[in-house]
Amino acid sequence: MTHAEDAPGSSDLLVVANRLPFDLDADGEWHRSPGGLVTALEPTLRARGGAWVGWPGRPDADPDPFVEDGLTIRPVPISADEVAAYYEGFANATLWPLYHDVVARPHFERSWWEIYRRVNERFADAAADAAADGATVWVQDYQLQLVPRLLRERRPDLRIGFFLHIPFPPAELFAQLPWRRPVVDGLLGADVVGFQTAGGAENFRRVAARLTEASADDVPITVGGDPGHVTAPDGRTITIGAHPISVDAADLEAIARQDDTVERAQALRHELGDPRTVLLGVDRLDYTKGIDVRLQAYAEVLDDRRLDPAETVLIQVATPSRERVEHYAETRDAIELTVGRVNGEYGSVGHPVVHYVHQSTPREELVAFFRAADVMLVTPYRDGMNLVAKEYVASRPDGAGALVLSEFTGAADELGEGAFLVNPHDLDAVGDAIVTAATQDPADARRRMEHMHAHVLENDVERWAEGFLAALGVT
Ligand code: ADQ
Repeated sequence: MTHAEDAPGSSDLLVVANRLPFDLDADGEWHRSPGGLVTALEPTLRARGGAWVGWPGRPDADPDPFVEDGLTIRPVPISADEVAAYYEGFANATLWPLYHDVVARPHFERSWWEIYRRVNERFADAAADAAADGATVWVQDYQLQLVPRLLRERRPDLRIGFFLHIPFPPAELFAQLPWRRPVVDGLLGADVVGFQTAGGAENFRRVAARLTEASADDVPITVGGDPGHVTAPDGRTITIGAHPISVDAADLEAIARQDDTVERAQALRHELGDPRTVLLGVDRLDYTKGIDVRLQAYAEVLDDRRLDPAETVLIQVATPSRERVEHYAETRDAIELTVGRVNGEYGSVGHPVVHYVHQSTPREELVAFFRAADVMLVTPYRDGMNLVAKEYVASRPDGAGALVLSEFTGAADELGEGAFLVNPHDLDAVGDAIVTAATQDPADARRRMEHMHAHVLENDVERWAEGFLAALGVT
């Protein structure tokens, strides 16, 4: 590890994200925090002597930059008050519900907006400082929507991309945001703005044309096909594209094929009492994920004996998430109440029908869960992509298993032919899909899974990163 001050402004390729690929602990030690984005981008960044600009995950910490194995890490300090207003407030209690179809009511707090802007300025300053002349900067996600414009003001020489990991809502919903104009202007500071789906990209293009003086084309935006374009009053052309993110599919498949994973999956089923059907949900505990709807639909299916409670188990793994945000605490309470109620009604001593785990689970163990599950339940009310759906499919090289998937996920655009698509607001439809998926003809099941598995193996996270960088002109 060396100190980055040795080489200010020397990075040709930068990622700017809310979080760094390392977390800082209370003792000042760094720990790698692996994730799909990091896995996909690290090799390219290291090969190019790149930099990652982000928050170290600890309020008030202000650690020095460092270089590790060719990758410069530039921490952006955020105070505890700023975390409350910028992250828990504006990002997660204003933008998150607004962009997810107002599933919960967004809070519009003027003081949060001011701090969101201030923190975005700090990220832009750090990126401007680290970037070499003519460098490419890739800004990530809804926490940093003002950074493209702020960075362009500071460094007009840069090539700037932005990718939104969550949905971009229809114009009618986005229009609720009191700060809609500066947010759109912020994004239009980029050269390339990318979204998970064609629908999200088209929503943004429409919003840009409606709310600013920019003009937009009307070519249908497709994945792997034509992007759209917006021309700003200053003559700059901004490319608007659909780039569905994915998972490290080959790695998941390799874990799924290991003997100890297969044995662990068998052992799990045995520990559950060797039921005929194992259903599985894996989510961050978030009100957008539709954990409540799947529990409700499952209870109804058991109630009318379309699945036998003595032969059926649902495992719900829910990672703790954003627990200081009000809606999240309420969601957790509601889910735990429902789990208790369903077990009270349909379980028996020593045989609960729902196993609920409120913990983060190691990757190998998650893959064993995926291999043990006959039916994966992914039922968000709205989701940018949903990586869990793709992780499940990548973990089934055996061709078995079935996926019940909400049509309001980005993943549904790609996996619609193999999955059982459902409207999560339609309880009957979710129940029907659970029963159909659990009782389908094995040959049909295999055809469906093989189709999805092949798609995810081919369209993995590396391909996503290459595709976006190519749109930005990095080859
Ligand atoms: P998320 O809303 O976090 O991501 P998702 O795409 O499903 O949703 O990713 C969650 C990740 O956390 C997955 O990799 C999953 O394996 C992991 N995870 C979930 N529960 C876990 C547990 N109990 N233990 C360990 N790991 C667990 C946002 C957007 C999505 C978009 C992604 C990526 O909301 O729509 O797909 O970013 O762009």
